Amino acid sequence: SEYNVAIVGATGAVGTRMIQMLAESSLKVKSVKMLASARTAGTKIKFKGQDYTVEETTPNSFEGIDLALFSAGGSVSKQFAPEAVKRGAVVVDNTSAFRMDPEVPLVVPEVNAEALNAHKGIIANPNCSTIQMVMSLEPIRERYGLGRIIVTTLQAVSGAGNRAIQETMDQSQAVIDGNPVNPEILPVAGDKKHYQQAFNVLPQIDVFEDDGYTHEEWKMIHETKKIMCEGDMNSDAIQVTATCSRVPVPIAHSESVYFEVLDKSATVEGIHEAIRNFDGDILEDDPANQIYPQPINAVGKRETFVGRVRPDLENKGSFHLWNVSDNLLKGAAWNSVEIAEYLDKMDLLYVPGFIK
Ligand code: A2P
Ligand code: 11C
Repeated sequence: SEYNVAIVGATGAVGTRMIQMLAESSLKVKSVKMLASARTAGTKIKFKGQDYTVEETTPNSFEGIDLALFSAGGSVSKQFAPEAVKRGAVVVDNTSAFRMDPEVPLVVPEVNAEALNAHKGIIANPNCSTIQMVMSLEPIRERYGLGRIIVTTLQAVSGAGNRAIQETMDQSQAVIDGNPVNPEILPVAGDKKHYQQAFNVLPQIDVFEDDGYTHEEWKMIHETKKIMCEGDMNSDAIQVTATCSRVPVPIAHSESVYFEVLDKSATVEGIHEAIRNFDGDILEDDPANQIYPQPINAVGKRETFVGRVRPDLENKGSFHLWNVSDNLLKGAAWNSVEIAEYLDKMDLLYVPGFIK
């Protein structure tokens, strides 16, 4: 079929890429609607060479829409996603608003597309750092089983939106010019303190929980379990812990991942083969020739790049790897559009019970 598609947050760092991914998609798009806030209503955005006027998002924006891609923040999704579903639009939501709702599938298509079968109108797109981690570990889980996972992330500033990219660029120039910096956004726009990100690493993404973990770390733990353990966000079938940091890289997150496999006969060669054969992964692992994934090479690519696979030297059955992916594409816009493509292919791109 052909679909009327709305993009909520069309002017944002992720929204602009959703438009690009949609233009390159196999989905048949009958019409597009560019939605954002009143601030940018009236501005123009191109889709396949044609100009579209940005409109303010209201409940009625979703009349006649078949598919709505949301990336305008959790509160916007909470307010408008139910309004969209009520009007017959399937929502693919790139915020954390519904990820832990047991009624809402949390999907990385290469890993758990079958979860889409149970959708009731909303499908959640996981957090970017979760997506690239499960993309690099799923081929290994399929082959050898997985136990404990310990991840440290090095996340790009674009994860915090366009304003965070601009702030980091401006700070970098100020530091080079010997001028003072005045941090206002990073690490977390809504938190009490702000710190310089240029030429610095901040071990805080999202707000702190009472247990000393940040909410980003919490997401990596529970989203990974929900995706890899049949929807159970608290499963103890795998054990996950995370430390998330922000580095002054514009686009593409990196992760250092320690993992334990269940089948202790696992080898680096076997892991290489599993990653090489997994859709959406590219193996870049040749230490002798200094080949390993780097953020600047991943920008604009849809794949997750994996390298530095090596056994832990003291714990048998334990390994380390390094992965990199464009957080705005596989981590957000591409995974969302890919979910829509899977819904279409699986004949699931409709709201169950809604009569058009
Ligand atoms: P706008 O540009 O009109 O403010 P980013 O992640 O790059 O910060 O982008 C956030 C996106 O979310 C932008 O497209 C922004 O639109 C949109 N947005 C923010 N607040 C709202 C709102 N209340 N309703 C609809 N869209 C919103
Ligand atoms: C960051 N991972 O890099 C965050 C951005 O839950 O979708 C995405 C937040 C989310 O800041």
